[in-house]
Amino acid sequence: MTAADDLEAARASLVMINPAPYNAEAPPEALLGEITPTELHYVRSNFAVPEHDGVLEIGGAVGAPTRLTLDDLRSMPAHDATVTLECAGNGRLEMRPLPTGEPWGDFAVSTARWTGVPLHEVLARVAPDARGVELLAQGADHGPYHLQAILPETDQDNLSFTRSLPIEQATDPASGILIAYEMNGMPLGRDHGAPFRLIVPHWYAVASVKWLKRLDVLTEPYSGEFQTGHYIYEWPDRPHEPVSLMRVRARITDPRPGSVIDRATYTVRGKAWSGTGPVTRVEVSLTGEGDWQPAHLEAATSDHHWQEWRFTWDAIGVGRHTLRARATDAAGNVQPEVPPWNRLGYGNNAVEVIYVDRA
Ligand SMILES: Nc1nc2c(c(=O)[nH]1)N[C@H]1C(S)=C(S)[C@@H](COP(=O)(O)O)O[C@H]1N2
Ligand SMILES: [Mo]
Repeated sequence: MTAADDLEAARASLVMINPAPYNAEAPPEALLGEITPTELHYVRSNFAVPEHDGVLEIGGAVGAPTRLTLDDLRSMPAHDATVTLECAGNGRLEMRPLPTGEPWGDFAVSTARWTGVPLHEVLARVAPDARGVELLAQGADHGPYHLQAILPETDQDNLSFTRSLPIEQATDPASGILIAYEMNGMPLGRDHGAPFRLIVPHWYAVASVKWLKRLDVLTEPYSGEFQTGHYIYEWPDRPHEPVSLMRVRARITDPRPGSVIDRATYTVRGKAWSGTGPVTRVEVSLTGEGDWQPAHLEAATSDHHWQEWRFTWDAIGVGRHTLRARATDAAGNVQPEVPPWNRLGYGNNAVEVIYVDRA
């Protein structure tokens, strides 16, 4: 198989929304299991899949600049983490007025088991300077980027995907950040960032830089396009804020919207996740207002992995029914009824409504 055949095969089961750069939603089945099979995991890329020479360079304000290969990373103790990634633009299509940006429906979210090396252990080897304030992560992908860019026209011709994280977060073992080289037990595929990428639990997936090429400790905050131009909540009525932790959200995965139910009792199932604390409550509503009833939370596997829940729906009468699910997290965040509108359409975690018919 050629590299192009490889990509085509990896993409066959996804719902393509943009061929170039390739962006694709997961099909609904991707949310059924605890883990999304790799071939069903959504893909979001700002540029074409790049060539990567297999070397990670680490520098900036560090005592010992280093170059690491995949073998170097593999020779360090491996860690696994099952992490839910959601694109900050997920659900953009539900916002009114419609924001600009990739027209994501509701399936730019997936969960995989990632294997790699804890970022803090790699950073400990290079001795970050005490003056360091951020860690800059650069992907190997690059190209012209004119859409909505904040930069002067001349600087938009060859941007790379570069993002920073606060240095305290990058060096804190509790952040759980990995430099991952495997996804669901196999080497990372090209769309998902081969040969290695960051995985930043709890954050919208923009922080999880793919095709990781460089890490630099910075002594000044970074203000590149993908840090301060894109991935900013441009609220109409309050100060702008960078996109960071995933907002609390529940999804109904069964029944599927629009399906016909042929029995009077049905076990409704779904997922819920939040970057701002473990999900503590999921409620279901069968009417247009008021009656939120508690769903049962299955045992949680971790706070950075979607939470399964179920609800026994009894005495279902013949006719059309609405179903809504609403999640709350340990920080007290609860889903709003109306999408939190912002100009670039990020962070839509509004309660969804589906309907089904009982035959
Ligand atoms: N180098 C690089 N990393 C990137 C991106 C990118 O365009 N380039 N997109 C980010 C965004 S916006 C998302 S949602 C996730 C998607 O990861 P996935 O394609 O593996 O699902 O990758 C992130 N990492
Ligand atoms: Mo994203």
